[in-house]
Amino acid sequence: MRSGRNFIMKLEMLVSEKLGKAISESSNQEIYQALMAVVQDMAEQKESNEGKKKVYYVSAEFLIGKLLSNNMINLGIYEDVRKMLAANGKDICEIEEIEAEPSLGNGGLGRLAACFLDSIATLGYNGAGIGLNYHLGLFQQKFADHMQKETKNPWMDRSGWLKRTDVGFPVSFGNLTLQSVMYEILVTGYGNRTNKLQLFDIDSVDESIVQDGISFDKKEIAKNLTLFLYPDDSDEDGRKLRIYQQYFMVSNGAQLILKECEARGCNLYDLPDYAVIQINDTHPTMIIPELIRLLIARGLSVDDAIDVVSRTCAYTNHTILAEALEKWPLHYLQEIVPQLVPIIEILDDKVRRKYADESVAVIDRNDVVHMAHIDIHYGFSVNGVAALHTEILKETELHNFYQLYPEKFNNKTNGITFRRWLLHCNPMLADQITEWIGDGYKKDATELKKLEKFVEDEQSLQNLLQIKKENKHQLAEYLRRTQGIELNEDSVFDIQIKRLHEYKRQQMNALYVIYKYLEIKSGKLPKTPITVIFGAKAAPAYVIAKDIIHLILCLQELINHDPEVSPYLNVVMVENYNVTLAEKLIPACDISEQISLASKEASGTGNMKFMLNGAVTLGTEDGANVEIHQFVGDDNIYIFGAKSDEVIAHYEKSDYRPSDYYTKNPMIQKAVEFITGPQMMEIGKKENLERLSSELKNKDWFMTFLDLEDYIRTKERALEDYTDRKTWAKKMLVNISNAGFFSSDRTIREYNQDIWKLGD
Ligand code: GLG
Repeated sequence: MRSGRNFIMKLEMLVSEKLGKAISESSNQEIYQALMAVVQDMAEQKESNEGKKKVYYVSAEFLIGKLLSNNMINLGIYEDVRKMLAANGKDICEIEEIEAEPSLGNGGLGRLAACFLDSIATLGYNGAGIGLNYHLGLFQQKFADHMQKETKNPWMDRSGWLKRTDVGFPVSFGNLTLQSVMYEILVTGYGNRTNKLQLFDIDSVDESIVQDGISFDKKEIAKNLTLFLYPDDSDEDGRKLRIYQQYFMVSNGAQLILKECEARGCNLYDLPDYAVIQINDTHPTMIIPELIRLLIARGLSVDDAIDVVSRTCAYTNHTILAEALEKWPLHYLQEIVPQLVPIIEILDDKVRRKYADESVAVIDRNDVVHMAHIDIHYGFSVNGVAALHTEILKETELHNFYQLYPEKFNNKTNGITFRRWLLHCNPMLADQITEWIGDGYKKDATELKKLEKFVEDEQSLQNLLQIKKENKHQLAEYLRRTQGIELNEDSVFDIQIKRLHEYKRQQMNALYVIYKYLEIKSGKLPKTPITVIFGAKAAPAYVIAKDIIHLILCLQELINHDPEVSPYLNVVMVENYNVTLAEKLIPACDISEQISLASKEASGTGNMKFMLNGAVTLGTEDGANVEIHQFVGDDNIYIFGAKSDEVIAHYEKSDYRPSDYYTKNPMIQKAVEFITGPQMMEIGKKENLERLSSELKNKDWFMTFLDLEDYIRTKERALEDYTDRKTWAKKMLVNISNAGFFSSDRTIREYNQDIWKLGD
C-alpha cells in the first residue's frame, strides 16, 4: 500500500535500483530512462479487462503526446515522484523535457483517438488501439525565410515506450509479401486498468532513403511503408503508398482480431459477441473486405462472412470535406490489393441489386471506389462527432444513406481527457478546483458544475485571474527558452492553434491582425495590448495553406519590429506546433479562436480544452462550439458569423461571390490590399502573397469575407470586455464549470452504451 513518506522512499529505491546509482549522481537522461522503466513495471502490474467482448479502435493516427508524466498522473504517483526528485535536487519539468513526443498523428482525429484510449482504460473497458508505427512520423516544421520547411521527425530514439512483441503476420500485396512485427505501448488508465496501443511495422524500413527534407522514393514499398504518416499524395505513387499503408494496417488488425477472438473461444460466426471494430474515418475501411476475405478463407459462405462483418464494424465520420472522404480508383486496388477487388465487387453488386440510387453505390460509374459507402452499407453504426455535424450528415451530406438506414445514424459528441488537459497541463488550476470542490471531479467531470457557486465570490475570481497570469508567465518563459520568442505577459493572449486549413480560416484572423495594425497606425490604440498567437502545420503539398503561414510570418516580422505598433499588438507563430506545445499554450489562453466556416468543422476538440482551462471562446456556430454555447449561455461566449444553414445554401446555389463583399466594404478592401502592399512585399515573396490575395478575392471557397466584418466587430467587443477583469473572470469560471460534459469519459460511456455494448 502507498502511504506518504514510505511510498516516496520506496519510489526512490525502485528508481535507484534501475539506475544502479544514486539519483542525485545521475543525469536527467538516466533518470528519465529509470523512471520510464519503473512506470512500465507498475503499469504492467495493473490488470487488464479480459472480458469476452473487446473494442478495437482502428486508426491511422494516435496523437498520444508525451507519456511519462501522463502515466505517472494516471498511476497516481506524480506528486510523490516530483517530491522524491526534488529531494534529490532534480526538477521533474527538466526530466519531462527529455522525452520526445511520439509523432503518430496529425490533428484532432488522432488526438481524439488518444483521448479515447485513455478513457477506455480509465473506465476499465476491454479495448485496444490498432495503428501503424511511423518511424519519422508526421514531418517536423521549421521556419526559414518566413516559410514552412519540412524535415523528418525521428522520435523513436528519444521516446522509449515502444515494446517489440513477437507477434507478426504476413501481409500480401499484388507484387510482394511483407512480414509484419507488432509493437506495443501500454495505455494506463486513471487509477484503473492498463490497455494497449498496438502498432504494426516491418523490419525492412530504411530511414536512410529519406533525403532533402522529407522526400524519398515512393516506389520502394519494403523500405518506405511505415516511414511517414500521410506521405505526400499529390502524385500517383504517393496515393498508392497510402493504399499500401492502409491495407497493411487493416490486414494486420484483422488477423490479430481473429487470432485473439478465436483464442477466447469465438467460432467466427459469433464474432460480434467477441469484437467490435470502430473504424476511425475512412482510412481503415478496407478492414471490412479484408475480414470478409479472411472469414471466407476460414470456411464461411460469402453471405455469412458479410453478415458477421457487418455486425462487427462501426464507422465514425469526422468530416464533410470531400477531400477527406476517400475514393480510390478501382485499378489502384487491382494493382495493390487484387485479393480485395472481387469482394468489393460483390459488395457493390449487392448494393446495386437493392438500391437503384447511383449516389449510394460502392463502385461508381467511373470505376472509383467510395470508401465511406462501404462503411455505411456494411457497418452497423454511423456516427458523427458533434450534434450539428451529425444533423448535417443526416440532412445533407449523407442524406441518401440516412433514408436507407435511419437506425444506423447516431451522434457522439467528442470529448477530451481531463487527465492530460487539466490535471497534467494546468496543475495550479486543478489544485485550486480541488480546494474549492474536492477532487470528485477527477473521476466525475460533471462535478465541475459545483464551481458555479463561486461566481459571485471576489476572492475566488481573483484567484482564477492570478492562476491565468501565472500560466501566461510560464508560457512566456517556455517560449523564450525554447523558441527565442518574447511575449508581452500583460497583453491579452488570443490563440488559434490547429492544423492549417482554409476552412479553419487562419486567414481571417490574419486579416484581423492587418485591420488592427492599420487602426493602431492611425492612432486608435487598444486599451489592453493584444498578442495573437498561431500554431499550425500545413500539409506539405497544400499550397495555399503554406501561403497563409507565409503571410502570418511576414506579419509577425513587420509588426513585432514596428516600435509604434508592437507595444499594442504582437503576432507570434510558434514553430512545430504539437501536443507538448498545446499543453503549454492552452492554460495560458484568454481568447480561444474557433472561427471555422459554419458546417465545416465537424466538432473541434481544442475548443473544449480551452474552455476547460478558462479561456473564453470567440467562434462561429460550428461543430461543438454550438454545444459549448448552449452550456455557457450568450454572455460567456462570443459567437459571430453566418450559421450553417446559410452557408450550406450558398454552396447549394453557388451564389457566394467574394467580390460582392470585397468591392463594397472598404475595410475588407484595405486589409486584403495590404497583403500585396509594399510593406509586405519587402518582407515576403511576391508569388506567395499574390497567389493568396488572388485566391481570396476570386475564390474564397471558405467564405472569409462573408464573416470578416462580424468577426472583427465581435473580437473588438471581446477585447473591450476583457478590460473589466471581474466580469471576465466570471466568464472564465462559467466556462470551466460547464466543461464536464466534454470529458471523453462521457463520450466513451456513450459509445459503449449505444454501439460497443461491452458489458463489464
Ligand atoms: C476531424 C475534424 C475535427 C474533429 C476531429 C475529431 O476535422 O473537427 O474534432 O476530427 O473528431 N480530421 C479531424 O481532425
